[in-house]
Amino acid sequence: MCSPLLQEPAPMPENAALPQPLHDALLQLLGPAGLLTAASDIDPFCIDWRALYHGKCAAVLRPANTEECAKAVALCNQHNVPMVPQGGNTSMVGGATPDDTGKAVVISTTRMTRIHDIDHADLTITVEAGVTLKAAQDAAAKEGLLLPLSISSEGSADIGGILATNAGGNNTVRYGNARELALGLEAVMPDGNVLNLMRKLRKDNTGYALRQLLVGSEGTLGIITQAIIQLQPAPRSRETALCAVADAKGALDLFAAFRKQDPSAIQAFEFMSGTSMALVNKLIEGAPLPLSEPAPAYALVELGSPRGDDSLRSLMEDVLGTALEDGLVTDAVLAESEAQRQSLWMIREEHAEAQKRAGASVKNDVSVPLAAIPTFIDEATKACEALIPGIRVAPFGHIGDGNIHFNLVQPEGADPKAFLAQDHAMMDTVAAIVRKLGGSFSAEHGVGQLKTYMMPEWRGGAELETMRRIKNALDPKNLMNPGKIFPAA
Ligand code: FAD
Ligand code: 2HG
Ligand code: ZN
Repeated sequence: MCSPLLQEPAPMPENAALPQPLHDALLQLLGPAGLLTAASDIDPFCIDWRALYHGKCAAVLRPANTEECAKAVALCNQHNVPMVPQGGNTSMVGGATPDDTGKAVVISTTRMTRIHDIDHADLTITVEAGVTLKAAQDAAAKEGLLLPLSISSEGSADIGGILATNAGGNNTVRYGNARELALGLEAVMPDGNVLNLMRKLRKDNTGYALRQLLVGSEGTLGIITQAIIQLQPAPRSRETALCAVADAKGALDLFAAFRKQDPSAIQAFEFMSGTSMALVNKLIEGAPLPLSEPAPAYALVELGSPRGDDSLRSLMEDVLGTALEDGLVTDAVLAESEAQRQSLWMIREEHAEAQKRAGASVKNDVSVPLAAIPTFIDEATKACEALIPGIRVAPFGHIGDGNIHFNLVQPEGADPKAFLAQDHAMMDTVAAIVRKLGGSFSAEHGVGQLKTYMMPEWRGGAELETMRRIKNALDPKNLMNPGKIFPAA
């Protein structure tokens, strides 16, 4: 297969400011609140959460609704201006950061924050793209319903960004990724046309599944402006426990023990290595280890049920009781209140922040088949320790769905820049083991700009070529989030 390579975005004026006619048209369309051009206003939109990528842009556009977004995109397209969609700007792979030419505009969804509808018959919520995941969860909870997607960045990440990255998180093991939860979707395509797929149907076999194409497209095919997300009845009982285990194999054996009893009760099953837990206990205020002594590894298990009886408590106590007797679990703490449950989750959710505070780190957001996880962690740990003596291997993640954040933290006292200069060597070392075990180099964070270089080797041939053809067909000028997913030609 062979198709024209993706084109470089068409040239813009040297000073990279917006062409005056475009500036004037956008100002008239969006008003001063919707068009930011002052450096102090636009700079925060040009740096990613980890401050690894420092881009530039000509302006930030903040449309207030789909119509404004569509007209703004059409105008940018006419003027050949590249566009970078952005939601909460929590991408872990530089996906929402413009390049450093300053030619692009960032199109931020942060003013599109309406919650339109919660439907109790179809169990759905209809929202605009800029609604944060937390705001959508809270709206559902007020009506006794659950939006079953949970990630540590949910206070900032928004529905558009979550769908654009097909986010996973803590409840994937029970309810699937964002893709499984998206019933309907609306998007502004690169030419400004609005693709309206806002149908709340469980069954709808009418041609290609375009909404599934938009989900996970990382802003390269269009801007998601609205969505219909599936909800669930809120659990009436919940049991949460933090367990000390010997290693990842121990965590997986515990997972299997729960799954054998009642797979549908497992809402989350998370893994934390002793190294990553110690960073949280040390660097995050109010997050001490709630067990009598540190362990080599931990599992955080949450069970949930729409039943309000005490059957979940029995299930938790039975499985943990046997695991303690067998030595599979060496210590455990059960949450006795909602406040205690939140504290246990806080320890897990602060892992990314703790690692950020620990210095430079290299993230390997990988997945492998469950049975291969112990081998993966053993082999990758040895390989990375051999590559960089003193490196702190700090894996954690959503072990119940096979996703490990195999993160590598710089040796204590080392120069962060020198450590990061070896990022590809570390990523390639880990990736080679992942590949041998049949896994993926990006489980949930996407490709962004961080991992484009891996695409030819991993997804080359017909797969990458088909992706290029789709991109060329929908965005022939390569204006929508250029430089993301696809390696430079
Ligand atoms: P942004 O960062 O703004 O954008 C992400 C990508 O989507 C970019 O490519 C951008 O161009 C595109 N995009 C954004 N909005 C739109 C839109 N409306 N239409 C089209 N494209 C768009 N991810 C997980 O999967 N699971 C986790 O558990 C998890 N935890 C995290 C914890 C922390 C502390 C942080 C910082 C990040 C975490 N992430 C996690 C990664 C991140 O992918 C998610 O936070 C979220 O999916 C990104 O949402 P956002 O609104 O911030 O998107
Ligand atoms: C999480 O699971 C996020 O907490 C962040 O996906 C992972 O920091 C990371 O690498
Ligand atoms: Zn994660």
